[in-house]
Amino acid sequence: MKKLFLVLVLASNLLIAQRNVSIIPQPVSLQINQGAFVIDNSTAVKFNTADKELKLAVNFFSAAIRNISGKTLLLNDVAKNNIVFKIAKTNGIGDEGYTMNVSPSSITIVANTKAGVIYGIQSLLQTLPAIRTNEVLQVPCMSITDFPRFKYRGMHLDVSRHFFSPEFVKEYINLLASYKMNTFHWHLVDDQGWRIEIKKYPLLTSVGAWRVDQTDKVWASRPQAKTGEAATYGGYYTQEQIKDIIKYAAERNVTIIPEIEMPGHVASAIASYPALSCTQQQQLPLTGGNYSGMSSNYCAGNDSVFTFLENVLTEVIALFPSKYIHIGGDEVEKGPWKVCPKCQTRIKSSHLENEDGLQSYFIKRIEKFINSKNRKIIGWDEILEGGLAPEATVMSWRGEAGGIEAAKAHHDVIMTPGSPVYFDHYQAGPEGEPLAIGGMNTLKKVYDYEPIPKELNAAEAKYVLGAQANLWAEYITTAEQVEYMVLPRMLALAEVVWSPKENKNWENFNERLKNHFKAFGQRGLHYSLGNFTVSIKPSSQNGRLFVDLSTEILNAAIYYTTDGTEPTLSSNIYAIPIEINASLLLKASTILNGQIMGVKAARQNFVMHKAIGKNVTYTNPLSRYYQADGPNSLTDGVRGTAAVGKYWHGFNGDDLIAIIDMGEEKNIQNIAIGCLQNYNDWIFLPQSVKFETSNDGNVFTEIKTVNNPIDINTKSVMFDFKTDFPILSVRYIRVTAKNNLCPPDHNGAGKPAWIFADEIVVE
Ligand code: TNX
Repeated sequence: MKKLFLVLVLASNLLIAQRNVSIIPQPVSLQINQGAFVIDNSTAVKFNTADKELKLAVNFFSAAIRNISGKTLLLNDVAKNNIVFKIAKTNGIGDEGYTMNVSPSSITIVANTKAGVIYGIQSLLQTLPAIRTNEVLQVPCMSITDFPRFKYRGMHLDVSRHFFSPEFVKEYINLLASYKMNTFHWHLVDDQGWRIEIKKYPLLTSVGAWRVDQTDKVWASRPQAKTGEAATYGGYYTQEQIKDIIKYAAERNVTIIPEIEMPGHVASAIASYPALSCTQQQQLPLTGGNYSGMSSNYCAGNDSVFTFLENVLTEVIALFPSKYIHIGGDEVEKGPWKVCPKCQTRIKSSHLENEDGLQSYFIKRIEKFINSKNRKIIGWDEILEGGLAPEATVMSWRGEAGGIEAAKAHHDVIMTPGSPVYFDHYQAGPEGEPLAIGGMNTLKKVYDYEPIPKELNAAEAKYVLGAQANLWAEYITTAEQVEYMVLPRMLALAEVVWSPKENKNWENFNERLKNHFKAFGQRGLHYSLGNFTVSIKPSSQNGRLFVDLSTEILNAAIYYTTDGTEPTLSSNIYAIPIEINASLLLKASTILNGQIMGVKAARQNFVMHKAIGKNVTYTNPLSRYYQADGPNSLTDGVRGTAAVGKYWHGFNGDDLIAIIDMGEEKNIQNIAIGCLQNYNDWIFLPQSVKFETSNDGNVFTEIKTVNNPIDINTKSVMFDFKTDFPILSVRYIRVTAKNNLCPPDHNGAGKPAWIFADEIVVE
C-alpha cells in the first residue's frame, strides 16, 4: 500500500513537471527531475547586493512573483527555501547563457552576466502561472544549461504607418523579452509619420507626426489630404518617454535600435521642412499609400540636408545607448534625383557613376558621421547598390541575396527576408483573418526558417549575426492586431534564433505551444489560431481538377463539406484529393482529439467551366514571385481576391500569352480572362486582350480583341475581359494580354507594369 502511495505521489509530481515545463525557446539541455520547489512566504532570494546589475534582475523577478501571487519575497534572509542568483565565471555558456538547478530546497541560477540571469528568470517564469492566482507556486525540479545560437534576435515595429502608445511599446518589449529576443528595432521615421521628438527641429513632430485621419479606409486607397483638413491622427514619443522605454527595455536585456530612415521614405520630414527635398515644394503629410505628386527623398546634392541629419543624429545618439543606429536606405525612388540640378552636380563633382552611386555617397557620408560618434550603421540591403559603406551591417529583406552578398564581402548581416519573417503577411486564410498587406507566412514556415543560407561557407556564415521579424503597420491599426500578427509566430522565430538547430522539433514545439496559448488567453493577449486553418490547394491531373487539403498540425484529421455548411464531427473525413466537377463551396476544418480547432473553417469557392484542369502553356515566363498554385492556376476554378497575391499569376514587363489545350475539340461560346489593377503596386490592367482559337495548335484565328475600358488611374479594380460568339468547336485557345506602362503621374511613370491574372474562364 505504502509503495503504491509513493508511486502515485511520484506520478503526480511528474505530471506537474510535464504540465509546466513548456519552455519556448527550447533550452540547449533540459533535464526534468522528480519533485518540485514551492515558492511560499518562507522563500528568500539570495544574491550579492553589491552587484547593481544583479539587483535589477532580482527586482524584475520579485515584481513578477508579486504580480502572480501577491507575495513579497524575502531578500537575503535566513529561509527554508532559497532562490539563489549568481554572476560567476561559467565556461561554455557565453554572455547570455545561464544554468538553472531546481531542487525541492533551492533554485540556483548562475550566469556570466545579468543578461544570462534574466534569461534564467524568463525560463523560470514560464513554469509558473501566467496571471494572479491563489494556486501553490510550484517549480518542477530540473536542471538546465542554456545559451543562444545567434547573438542578434530581433523584432521590429513600424510606429510610423500607425502610431502605438508608449505603454504598448513597453508591452511589446516585455513580450519579446519573455521569449529571449534581445533587440527591438524601432522604425521611428517613415513617409506617413515622424515619431521621435528632435528638440532642434520641432516641426518634425508638430507637423510631421500628424495627418488627416483616414484610418477607416484601406491604406492603398486613401485620398490625399486637402489644405484645411484637420490633421488629427498620429503622435510621437518625447525624449523623456524614449528614455523611460530604453530603461524598461534594458531591464529586460533588450537593446533598442532606433531607425532614422534616409534618404527615401521621408515625406514626413519634407512636410515639416520642405527645403529638405529636391523640389523644395510644400506638401501635406501623407495619409496612406497615395504618393502621387509627393516628394519622399532628401535632396542628396544639398549640404544643408546633411547638416540637418547630423543634428538629428546627434540627438538620437545622445538618447540611445545602442552600438547600432539604423539609417534605413530602402526603396529610394531615384527619379527625383535624376532631374535635380543639385543632385546631378554632386554626381559630377564627386565623380559618381550614377544615382546608385549617389545613394552610396549619401550612406557613406552619414556612416562617417555615425562612426565618428563611435556607433555603427545598419541599413536595408539596398545600401549595397553603388557600393557598400565600409563598416555597414546589412539587413537583408528582399530575400537572402543581399545578405549573402554582404557576408561574402565580410560585412555583418541580419537576416530578415520577406518570406518567411515579415509578420505583416497573412499567417492563414485569408478567410477569417484580418486584412493584411499580402503574402503568406505560416507558423510552420517561420519555424522551418534557417538563417544561415546554404550559399555561405563556415567562415562566411559567421557574419550572419542572427535574424529578425518585421512588423510593418500599413494594415495594422491597433495594438490588438499587433499582438495577433506576432503571436504565435514570434515564438517560432525565438526558437529559430535561440535553440540549437538539432533541438528544433515541430511536433514538440506544438505541444509546448498549448501552454503559451493558455497564458495568452489568461493575459488577454490576442493571438492567432491560424496555424489550425486547413490549407486548400487545387491541382490538375490529366485535365481533371483536384484539391489537396493539408494541415500543419500533427496527428490531426481534416473534415470537410462541399455544400456550403460548416464542417462538424460528422462531415466527410479527408483522405485523398477531392475531384471538383461542379461549381461548389468547399469548407474544411482541423480536428484534433475530437475537437474542431481554429476559429473559422477554411473555405474556397470553385467556379466550374470547360477549361478547368486543362493544361496552360505560356510564351513568356511567369514571375517566380507570383505563381499562385502553380502552372495551371489560370484553369483551377479559383478566382483571386483584391487583397491577396496568393491567387494571382504575375507577369512583369512582358505580355501574358497563354495557350490552353482543351485535350479534344470542345463546343464553346465565350472566353474571359480575369485581371487585377492595383495602382500603388504597379499592377495595371492590360491595354487589350486578344482571344484566338485553333484546332491544330499552329494556326490561330482571332475572335476578338477587347480594349481596356477602365481609366488607367483607377486605384484598385478586378475586371474580366470577355468575348461571346456563336458556338465553335475548338481544341486550342490563345489569350494575349498586352502589357501596359505605368501612367504619367505614377511613381513608375513610363516603366513596364505588372499584369496579374487569376483565371481564364471558358464556357
Ligand atoms: C517594404 S521592408 C518596405 C516597407 C513596407 C513593407 C511592407 C522595407 C525595408 N521596406 O516600407 O512597409 O515593404 O511589407
